[in-house]
Amino acid sequence: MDAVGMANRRRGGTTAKTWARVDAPAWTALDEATRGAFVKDPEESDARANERAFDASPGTTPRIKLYRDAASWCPYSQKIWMQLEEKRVPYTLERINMRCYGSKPKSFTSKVPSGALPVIELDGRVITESSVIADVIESEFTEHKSLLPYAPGSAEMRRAQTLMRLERALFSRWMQWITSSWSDASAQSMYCETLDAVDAELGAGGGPYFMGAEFTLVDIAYTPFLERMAASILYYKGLKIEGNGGRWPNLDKWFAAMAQRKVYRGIKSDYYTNAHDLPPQLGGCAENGDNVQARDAIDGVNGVDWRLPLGPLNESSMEPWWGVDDPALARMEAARRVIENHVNVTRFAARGCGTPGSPGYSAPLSDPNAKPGEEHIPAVDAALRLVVHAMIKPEITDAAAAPAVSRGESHAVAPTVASLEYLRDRIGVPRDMSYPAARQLRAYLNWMIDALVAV
Ligand SMILES: N[C@@H](CCC(=O)N[C@@H](CS)C(=O)NCC(=O)O)C(=O)O
Repeated sequence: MDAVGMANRRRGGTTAKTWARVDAPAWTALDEATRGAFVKDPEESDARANERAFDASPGTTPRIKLYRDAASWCPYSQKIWMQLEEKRVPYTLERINMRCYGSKPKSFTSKVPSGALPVIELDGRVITESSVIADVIESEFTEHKSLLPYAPGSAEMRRAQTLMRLERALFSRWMQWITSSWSDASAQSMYCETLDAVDAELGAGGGPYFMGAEFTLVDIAYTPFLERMAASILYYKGLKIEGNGGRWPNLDKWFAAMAQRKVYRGIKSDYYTNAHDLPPQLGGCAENGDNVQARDAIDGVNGVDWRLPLGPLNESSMEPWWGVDDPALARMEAARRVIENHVNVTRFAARGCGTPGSPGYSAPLSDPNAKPGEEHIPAVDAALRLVVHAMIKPEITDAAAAPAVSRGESHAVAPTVASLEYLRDRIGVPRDMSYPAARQLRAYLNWMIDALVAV
């Protein structure tokens, strides 16, 4: 069954229905209404930037070219990305697909036959393996802040090395548990005991970071994996690690401190993206049955979490948010992301009523060769304009307000719904926008989907 057929079946049959709305504002009007309403802090990392000059004089060519994965899924790329940003080492960027969601250009595989990411070119020299790259960056850019400022053989250096080994031990316990349902209880207790050790080390060092008050490469080594563990263990095993509030208090202090770092704010993913990007990379993740409630909340299929009105984001949210919750700003971020790229976003969404691509790729949410349903693009465009308009004027979504759409002859409902669902399920954090913005856009898309289904 194709995407439209699936949508019909789920929605109880929308094939024959058509919708109309004559007053969806034009993109130019939406642009004017939101210009300057969201300005990203330049000190925050920007997943969409192709070059970072930092404090370099204009016209200077960065010594480093970073190759990282296009969807911001790869944890090893995330480490190098964070390191360069934290040190403010200028770099240019080339995005390369991971095999599970696309092909790699010959220009890359001819330099790196294994195809593995991350890679840097330093003054034209190709360097692979994230741990080697991290060491090279530290030793080559000594005029920048050191992220491992300890003398070889010192007690601090030995502690840093011990903590790095503990990270690998935690990683392998996570892999054992998350990729298998075999012996779930014992895999859980082995994982949790290792996390106890991590929490104790954070406490012993005085926190909030692994080496105490100072943020170091040790934190960078842990970050992508603690982030992915928090998402995946809740989603597949039903256990809350971040914001647990009890068993791992020092870990919560670490998550809170990390969230204050501007670099990490622009690099952090969300639970939904991580829960769905891991299986294609790992060959599958195993649910244990205790996860159903959390899984449905993260996927936004429980009728609450991706629905208006959205609840507040805070430290005890299902997905903890350790910073300020500013829904109006989050809506503006989401609106600007759609407005600035509306032609591509509309065509992308319309793949939901188009044809699947060939060749396909193993990541279920990725289909780079899919073709949009061309004849439905005007409908998808109009629906997206209504979604953005509602994010600008949220009172439109109040229960007492007039319906967003009416029955009419203009557009078929089913393909529009399939397209909005397609887009909703593929908003990637941080690739497309921040988590608070993605959360708003997902909920406003659902508001529109419900309105379409109800005509
Ligand atoms: N040991 C390597 C591991 C790198 C790695 O596993 N990279 C994965 C992505 S997370 C990769 O490039 N896989 C090939 C692909 O999926 O295209 C490192 O630390 O750099």
